[in-house]
Amino acid sequence: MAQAVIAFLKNQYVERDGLKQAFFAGCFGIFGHGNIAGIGQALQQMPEFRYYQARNEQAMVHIATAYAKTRNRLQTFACTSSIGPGATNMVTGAATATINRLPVLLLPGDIFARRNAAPVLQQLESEHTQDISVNDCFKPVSRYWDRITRPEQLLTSLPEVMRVLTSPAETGAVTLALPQDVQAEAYAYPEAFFHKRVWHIMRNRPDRKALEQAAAWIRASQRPLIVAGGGVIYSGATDLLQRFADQTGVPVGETMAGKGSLHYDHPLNLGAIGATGTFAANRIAREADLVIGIGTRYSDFTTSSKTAFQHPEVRFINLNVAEFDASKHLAMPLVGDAQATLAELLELLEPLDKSGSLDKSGSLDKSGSYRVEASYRSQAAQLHTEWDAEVERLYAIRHTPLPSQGELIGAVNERSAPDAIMVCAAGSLPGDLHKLWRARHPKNYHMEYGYSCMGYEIAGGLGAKMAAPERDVYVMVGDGSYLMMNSEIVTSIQENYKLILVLLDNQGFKSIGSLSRSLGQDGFGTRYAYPRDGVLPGDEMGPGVQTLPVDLAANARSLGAHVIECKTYADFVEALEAVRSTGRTSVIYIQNDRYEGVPGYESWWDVPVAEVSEMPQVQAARAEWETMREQERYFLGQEGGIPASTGP
Ligand SMILES: Cc1ncc(C[n+]2csc(CCOP(=O)(O)OP(=O)(O)O)c2C)c(N)n1
Ligand SMILES: [Mg+2]
Repeated sequence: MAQAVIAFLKNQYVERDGLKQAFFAGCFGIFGHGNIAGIGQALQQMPEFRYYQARNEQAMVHIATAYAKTRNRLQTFACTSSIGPGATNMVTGAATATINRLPVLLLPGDIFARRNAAPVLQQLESEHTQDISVNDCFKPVSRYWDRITRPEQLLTSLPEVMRVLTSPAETGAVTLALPQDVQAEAYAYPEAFFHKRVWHIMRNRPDRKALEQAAAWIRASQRPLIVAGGGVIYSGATDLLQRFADQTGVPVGETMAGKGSLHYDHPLNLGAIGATGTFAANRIAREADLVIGIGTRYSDFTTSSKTAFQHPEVRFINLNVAEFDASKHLAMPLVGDAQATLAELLELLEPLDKSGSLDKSGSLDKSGSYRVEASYRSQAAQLHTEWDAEVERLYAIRHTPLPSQGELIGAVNERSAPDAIMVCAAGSLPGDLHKLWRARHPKNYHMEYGYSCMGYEIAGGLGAKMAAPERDVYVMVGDGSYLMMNSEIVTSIQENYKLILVLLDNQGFKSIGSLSRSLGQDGFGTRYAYPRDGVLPGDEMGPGVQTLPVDLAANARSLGAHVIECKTYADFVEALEAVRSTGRTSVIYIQNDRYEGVPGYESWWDVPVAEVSEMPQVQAARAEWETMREQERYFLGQEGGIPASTGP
């Protein structure tokens, strides 16, 4: 049965826009008794389906996820594990993939289907049923989940696996639990099962009526705003987005996954939107009367916890492959591929017989093409310019004795090749990078912020590098994330994929520390220091705390990386030049200031504060929270939209 799984997987191809490729780049795996003799033997027997080792099962799922993200979901890896902790280690990876809508195939081993030997090593026993194992934990984090208790079940299961993995709307983690005994059983599978199969990735088109209605809404809008999400990039709609913005003048704000949809330099790119957004995007958002969301799932970071859009009559048009996302905020749902839908929308706004002449005064030119008013367009362009100056200011800070994170981000941005990939996931970096990183191509900014999973960074960097070996990959990682999972440095060296790690040490959680202070909690539990009188020090203890004797640079060196230790901004710049020609994974280590942060810009994030507390600072934070909470809105649709239910 396991041989059949691998033989099937290696013959699955995808095709989009005429480009055909194998869907699986191979299989990552860590072996134990639950997969060594089954999937392990099959991989050994079929070396053309390349097997890769990893150090940690969670990491291998992150590698696969990042690979899929870099390849716009057209390719991924399978991941095999044993039956117990190896399997559950993958649960966090599965959640990361599913939340980010990225395809990965998980093949955890499972307990014996024949049961007579139970309980086997690592088996979770249950008094009320024998039909349960730790692999049931994958159910809520998988888009498709199955357990193969008879070998012939593969015949109906694997096609479902492929349908879900290759569906732009449904994709995510797919889990196929493989009982250890069944993996080794024989079955006379029909030959046709193993024929090469090409899955066409569809570019679905939206309902025509909805499209016409959406075009009418756009024509009626005075202050429209595009929110560009990851779907723009995955669909390859970035050129079209630029054309749309150029022709209509509608400005663009970018989500975490959507950053890079438009070149940072484009005058209508307002940059990051939402809680970690720019003042440019957030000001335009506040007054937008129409939000055109493209490929976004409207996370609370994007909507500033539903406070970002304050126009009393704001309404939404959502272009999305998934009906679920397209319908959010009672939008006019354009359910379809971003590229195909944008093209059709543009045609409706830009009739083919147009003269192309711009009417300076109004939103329609003589030929009926839609344009935003010139004053709105120039307001957006002005904000774009002002934001760029703010980035410049933060890049130019030279904080001492320890540098600020903003200047270090600037140095990496300015000293990396324009076609490089920057990978990040958690800590204070995502917020700062969302604001400050100047994305120069759609793959320049690889941020896992659906799950913001500490530990994704280095493994994710490896996945990105494997998907794009011709590009430099910069992994920006904090000391907390580094300590949580640095194991794949070893894999990068084993497989000779050079990563450039920028390790920013601020002795603990800068991000949660600052969040904690904003909630009146003094950075409780966020510093790496010895306890004093049985209590871990927070920020109220100042700089005089006893730090831990940890040497992260030495740690990275011990894993085989080339390490450059820096103290100053000047050292850092020199190191960035030096790493461009090193031969293997290299780590630039630098300490940075815990308190020198990039500010927020006219946005909010809802983190509820205790209603009752004995701490005065917490009471103050609660009062402020209550004021902001009042600005949170429900978007219930406006007249002319899809019918909103009114009254009983
Ligand atoms: C696996 C996981 N656990 C906990 C969190 C919550 N969290 C978000 S950021 C953060 C601290 C990250 O520390 P570090 O990597 O040093 O970055 P810094 O905040 O210092 O920039 C924590 C604990 C998370 N995102 N992921
Ligand atoms: Mg830190």
